[in-house]
Amino acid sequence: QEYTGIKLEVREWSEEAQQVVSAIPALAGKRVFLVAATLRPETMYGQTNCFVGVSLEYGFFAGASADEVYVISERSARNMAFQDLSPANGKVEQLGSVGGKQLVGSRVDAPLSCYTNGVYVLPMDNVLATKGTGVVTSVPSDSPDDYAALRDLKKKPEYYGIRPEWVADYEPVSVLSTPTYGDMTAPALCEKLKINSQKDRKQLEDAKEIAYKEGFYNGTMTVGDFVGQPVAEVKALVRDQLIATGQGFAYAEPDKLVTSRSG
Ligand code: ZZB
Repeated sequence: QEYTGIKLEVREWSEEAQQVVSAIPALAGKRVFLVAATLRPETMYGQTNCFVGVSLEYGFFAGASADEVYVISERSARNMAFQDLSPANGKVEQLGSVGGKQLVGSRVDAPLSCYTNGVYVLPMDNVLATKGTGVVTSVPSDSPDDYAALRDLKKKPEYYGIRPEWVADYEPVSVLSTPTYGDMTAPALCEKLKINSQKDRKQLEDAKEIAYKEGFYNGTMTVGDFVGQPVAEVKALVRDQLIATGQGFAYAEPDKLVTSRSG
């Protein structure tokens, strides 16, 4: 699986994360990024927040350049070490660790997003430890999972242990338009498939499938440098742009054939 790693630089730690960070001298003077793995770089204009799993453990890992540190799962750090994304080939250099729950409430820069004051790190139920980096960047206009989760948080902030202002001013932003679903694919699909919350796993799987296909084959950009152009052509261009500007990098994961066969 060929992902784009999106570098969300930390602007301000949550109180809990700040305590963890302060106790790790090796982080002093470093630029620290939460790195999200995405299959849809062309949708980065529509980022409204970043999701982590509250029961997952994340590490601080030395990045490719000496002043950069990535907050990601240990599993992904091992993969990155073989892709020129660590200080030395095959070598993982871990500087510390932090719980997903502690990261919630931190504010990060989301490349290309219209929310230029940064976006918040928020909890999501369905973040898998076994996929990508364990950090998910949220695009509620085009990802049904993200839309459902953000809506849950807006409805019940106290239940999810977040402050209302971390979600209140963050609305989905149109990135692309399709003939069938208009310029807000995920909200349209969530309504059509009667998705009530992030717990509606089966419908969300179906919605994701449809959103991928519609966006890629029938989508036209509504924002950014490539507005008016087909998504299928723009995807690689936005990816290249993110990589060229140092806001992202190529990150591949081996297919799960070996583990799934033995498991
Ligand atoms: C931004 C984005 C915008 C995404 C979109 C999707 C969509 P897949 O297809 O199942 O392989 N993701 C990445 N890592 C995780 C994780 N550890 N746990 C849960 N979700 C994760 O999933 C790849 C997508 O799932 C990634 O691409 C990421 O969200 C999320 F408009 O990044 B995506 C129709 C989907 N639209």
